Amino acid sequence: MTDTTRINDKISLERQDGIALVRIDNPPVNASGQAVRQGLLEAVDAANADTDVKVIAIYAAGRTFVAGADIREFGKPPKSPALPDVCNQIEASGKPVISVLHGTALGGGLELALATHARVGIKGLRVGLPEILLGLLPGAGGTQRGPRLIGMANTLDIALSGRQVKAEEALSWGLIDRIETGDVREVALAAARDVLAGRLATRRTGELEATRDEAALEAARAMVAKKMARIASAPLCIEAVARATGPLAEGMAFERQCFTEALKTPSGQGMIHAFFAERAVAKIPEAGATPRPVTKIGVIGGGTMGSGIATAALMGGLEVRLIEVADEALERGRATIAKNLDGAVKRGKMSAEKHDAALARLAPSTDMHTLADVDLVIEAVFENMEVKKEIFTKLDAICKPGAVLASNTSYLNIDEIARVTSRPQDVLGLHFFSPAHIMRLLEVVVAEKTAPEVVATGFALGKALRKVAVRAGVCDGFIGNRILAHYGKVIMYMLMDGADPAEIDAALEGFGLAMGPFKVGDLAGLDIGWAERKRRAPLRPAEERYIPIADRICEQGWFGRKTGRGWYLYDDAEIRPNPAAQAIIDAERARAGITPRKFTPEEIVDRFLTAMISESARVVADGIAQRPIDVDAVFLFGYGFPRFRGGPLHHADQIGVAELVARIEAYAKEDAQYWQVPPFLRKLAETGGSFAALNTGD
Ligand code: 3H9
Repeated sequence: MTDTTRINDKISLERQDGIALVRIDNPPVNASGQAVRQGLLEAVDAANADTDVKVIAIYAAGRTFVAGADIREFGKPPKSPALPDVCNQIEASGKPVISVLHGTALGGGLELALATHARVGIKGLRVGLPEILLGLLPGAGGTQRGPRLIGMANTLDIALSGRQVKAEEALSWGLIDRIETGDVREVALAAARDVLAGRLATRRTGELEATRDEAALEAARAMVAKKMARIASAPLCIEAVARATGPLAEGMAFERQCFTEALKTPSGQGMIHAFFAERAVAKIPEAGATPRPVTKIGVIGGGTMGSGIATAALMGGLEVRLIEVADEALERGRATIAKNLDGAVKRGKMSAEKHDAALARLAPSTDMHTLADVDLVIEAVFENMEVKKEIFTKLDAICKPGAVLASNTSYLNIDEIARVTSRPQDVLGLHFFSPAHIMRLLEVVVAEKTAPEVVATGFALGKALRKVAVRAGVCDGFIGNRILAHYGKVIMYMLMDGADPAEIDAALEGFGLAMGPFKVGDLAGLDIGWAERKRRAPLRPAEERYIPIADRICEQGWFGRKTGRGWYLYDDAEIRPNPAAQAIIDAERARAGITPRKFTPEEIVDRFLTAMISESARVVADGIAQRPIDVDAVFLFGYGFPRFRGGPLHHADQIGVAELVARIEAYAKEDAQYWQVPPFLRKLAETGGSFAALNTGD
């Protein structure tokens, strides 16, 4: 006989034949929020109190087991019962408790499972301790029960990488006891019967002994010092694991203390913000619109961008028609795509079979008429408005009704492009970042007449290609490149006034940027920025300070890595500053009558960030970005902004808006044309507001 009780709206308890099934139902990912924790305790207590019950099985409804603590509760006053206490009480249960895991068991979810007396995984399960990716460490026994069950080395591996481990690997470690297939509830019932029949052994993880693994601890300390020095929780995690050889209660108390400390660190707050940024950008006004189906796309242009986009689309399972003007260029594009796909296999991003299938979905052609039946076209030719207009006129004539027509332009006006077609509602910008099959950012540029379902299609495509799609409005450079154009100038001002390229790069890398701006320029090709400056020259206000040093470098034919020299020299294994570039810098300073002055790394970082934040504030005020968090996502996923800083506007709140206004006013004494306080920022400062409050609408 079956009898089901609702413990609360997240937890139910079903009893049949001596088995108590505890079901967690907290969509979308069964996070262990307060009601889940409370309900679990009550359900396990009720099952223990029921003399008919002999064994308890915990499982979850929906697409996954518990994906962790509820991250939205972090930073708010804690609500009892705390997850570590819930885990301890489950472990202490007098009757055996097992867990049946499907989808993912992550962070607090895996910790909950570790506290049960046996674990059954459903095929396809992935487990992990991803707290480190949030700047945290496991806080509900992961650092204590992990070493007891799978050893210190394996625990440190998953807790410091945050990687998701497949069920088979978890089984080989003894992290789970078996892998089953089938419906989760049915598997839970069968596993509980196995416990009753003595076919599935149960034991308390906390009663096992952990062995100290000095080599693993030392290796972890060395790795963290080298690669994760900016993540405050990483050394805390190692020290907590090291305590696992002592009494469980003491280790748990130490872990709790470390977890609470990590929550307060700027790196913890920055990384939690980054987690939400990645997801917040999907909240767009067009979210309710139905995307148009896309299985076949056209890519026009087989250069670096076009080939990268085609690669990303093939990796996303789409059919791709690649268009170039001549056979030779087409072959080059095809070869680049094949090379990109080879690289994806080498990096473990796709299997060899998928590689061959992907390449088979590519159809190169020099005839645009082959685009007649595609669902979406992305034009990725060089940045020339006339050429783009010509292409869109042809697409308008060739493509089927309802096909989405996109431009990958980095800054040109999408409205102007849309106007040459008879269907501006189907036109939008899809701005990828190079290399397009690797970089996660995709700006979805919404023009004046773009239809909601076309915007939704852009976002659906982004999802299929595993991109972080961010909605942007039309302006020169959209979100990212518009802000870049602005702070790019302050980098040049500092260069002219006395800071050398290697000093600026070192200061900004010290702040946490993946790569300094001069190294990025050399990598991307200095000719790109040169062409861009020439295009912008007529738009430049006469009173704007202009630094010609980069132009002088380009005039030598030095375009960075691809020519062996740029700001740096690349003629041997070591990258070193280019003395000839330095001579040009010195000559230009002298010509302008400037006596170079010293810049400290702090000043370089302050000026750079203040410029970046100023333009970011204007981009939000102008409605080009929907919210500050969208700007953060753009810089986190497209420009190598350090995740542990959360993004430029999250970081702006750490500096303080009033302080930023004061800085701009101080800098304006040198150059009042460049340094102007954005009215939006001033208003925020005057009203005591923050960018964070604008994200939540508070
Ligand atoms: C932890 O456990 C600490 C403990 O050690 C100690 C505690 C004392 N909380 O990613 P998706 C939301 S730390 C709250 O798009 P997918 C997410 O924001 C935690 N919300 O789905 C989104 O909301 P919205 C350790 C969460 O299928 C929606 O769910 N755990 C949480 O692509 C769908 O998410 C982790 O770090 C959460 N924990 O991927 C795991 N997780 O629709 C974090 C998700 O409003 N989660 N949401 O934007 C993930 O990695 C992925 O969500 C997962 C599913 C792989 C599970």
